[in-house]
Amino acid sequence: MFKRVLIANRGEIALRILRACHELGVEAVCVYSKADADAPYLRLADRAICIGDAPAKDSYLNISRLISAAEIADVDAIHPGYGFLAERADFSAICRECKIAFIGPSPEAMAKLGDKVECKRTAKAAKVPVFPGSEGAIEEEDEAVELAAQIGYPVIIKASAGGGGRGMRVCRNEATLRSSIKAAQQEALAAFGNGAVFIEKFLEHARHIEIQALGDAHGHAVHLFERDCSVQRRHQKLIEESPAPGVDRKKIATIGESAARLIKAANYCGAATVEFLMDEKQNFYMLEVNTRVQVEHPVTEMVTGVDIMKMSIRLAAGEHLPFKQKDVHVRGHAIECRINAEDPARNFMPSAGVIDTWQLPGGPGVRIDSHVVPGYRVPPNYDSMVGKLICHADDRAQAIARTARALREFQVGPIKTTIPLHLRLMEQSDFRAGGVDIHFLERLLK
Ligand code: MV4
Repeated sequence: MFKRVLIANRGEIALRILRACHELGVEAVCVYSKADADAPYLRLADRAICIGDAPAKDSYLNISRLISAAEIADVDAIHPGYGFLAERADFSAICRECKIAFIGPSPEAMAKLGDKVECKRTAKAAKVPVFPGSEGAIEEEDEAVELAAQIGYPVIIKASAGGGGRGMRVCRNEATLRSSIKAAQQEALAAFGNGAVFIEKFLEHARHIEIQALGDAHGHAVHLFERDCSVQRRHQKLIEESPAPGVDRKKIATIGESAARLIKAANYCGAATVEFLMDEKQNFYMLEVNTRVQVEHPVTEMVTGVDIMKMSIRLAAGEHLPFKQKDVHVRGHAIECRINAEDPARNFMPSAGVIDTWQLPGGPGVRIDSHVVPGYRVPPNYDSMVGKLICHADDRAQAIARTARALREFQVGPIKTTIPLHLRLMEQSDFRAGGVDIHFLERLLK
């Protein structure tokens, strides 16, 4: 096991990584920007190093400052968390050159799964279901038009280097497709430095279901079943839950095994998430792979009992996966609510400032992942998430009741948060019935 790990992140995920390190008997070195100098979790670190000014490019995104901190603190590994540098193949490569273990995939595995055209090719070869569409990148307008005629409209143009909804265009007829291809290529080149685009069949009414997977450095991979993340707004998830309500368990097992095959085919070491869309007939189609530990990982921890954060560290240290697929089971139901410092009544306007009141819910089956304490100032420089509420119970109805109860206990002020919206969702009949699609929240907010 590592002796000392540098946490290249901030906020709740820095604290989550720190807790995992300490449970493994590993020292945790935190880095912080000037905006986070007073963050209370820094006092729990074995060492805390200031790496620069508030803007992320001067601190959490600054590779040379992070590597300097890692060398000064003499760490053997860096955990990137999510966001910032977590999915940067160049950062993974630089860590390797500096002989510091990157807690995440190799740059090769990251490139193979991070590039969507390449990922789709690997997926197809591993018999992971994908949407019908172009085999590689589209070169010419005519090529796209011919293909679209075969697969039928609507189709969607996506940037190979895009992700999380960036660089997508839906085309419902030939005219739009013709006028969109070149523009999409130029946009992709400007935005990602890579102009490759591809097309595939566009699915109108879908649920977003993702599979948590783990791979070790010895060629083994397993999945930890699914999370349903359909409740989202502008590609930002609000609620995640596991298991996905109403989905055939045999289908989930099949799709889970396909996700494990995919990461194995990429020689993937660590935690990965394979995203799928599911149609009304419960057919699955792979979208993309997230090559990091995700925000919503606690949902899976609660239902499977596997500590994903500790696993990410153990796998990077070269340990074998300590269990087999047949040993992983889902027990009960878990729901996570992202608590953002935003005002849902004012179009989710950021609500930074000092949190005077921060009174947490508790009791059976309630978990809070948050770095906030009363008196904490939410800096305006970063993501607005101030914590996550995760509730676990024997079944979905009881998990909803428990989440609603915990949300009513949760008192935050004077800043605005997404708590009232979450409570409204828990009481909403379509949500309670289960199986809402990815457009549900935006419909509800209209
Ligand atoms: C799609 C799709 C429908 N058909 N691909 C959006 C984020 C990126 N990961 C892929 N996305 C989509 N890809 C096909 N072929 C619809 C979306 C989509 C979406 C997906 C998941 C969660 C929310 C979404 C919201 C709008 C569109």
